[in-house]
Amino acid sequence: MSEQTYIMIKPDAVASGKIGRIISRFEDTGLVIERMELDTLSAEQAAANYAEHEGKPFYQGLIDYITSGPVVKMVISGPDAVAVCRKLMGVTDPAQAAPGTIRGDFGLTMDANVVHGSDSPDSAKREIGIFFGDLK
Ligand code: IDP
Ligand code: MG
Repeated sequence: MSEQTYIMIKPDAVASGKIGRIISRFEDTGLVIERMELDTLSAEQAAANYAEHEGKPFYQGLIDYITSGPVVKMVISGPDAVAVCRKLMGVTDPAQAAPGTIRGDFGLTMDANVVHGSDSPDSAKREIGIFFGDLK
């Protein structure tokens, strides 16, 4: 079934000139980029996106990092878009992510792991609301 997911290229990857190569990985699957915008997140958007991690030791660093510079926000759609994109991204820690995945090929550390992707269709709806809705 066709569904939407929220994908975001994180500040490290934007700053180091990897936008084009990362977008190509998503396009190569045949999934469709429905919306795309270069933007710097507000603290409110960052906190809403990462609410599940509040209180964890890495939380403040994560918020500071994700608001530190421009990101590329995208809505990507197609059959099983959430799972297809998560597979393409690789596991959270780039050092453990398989070669051929975006995190495996473009990242090195957990705190700058190149890309964000929704973990379920419900998360996708929530995140699309945060980043393409009224919260700023
Ligand atoms: P995910 O991005 O693969 O869904 P989550 O567990 O939801 O991973 O964590 C959200 C983000 O928080 C990760 O992408 C990563 O940037 C950061 N993060 C998660 N765990 C750690 C950690 O142990 N140290 C530093 N950063 C972390
Ligand atoms: Mg997550």
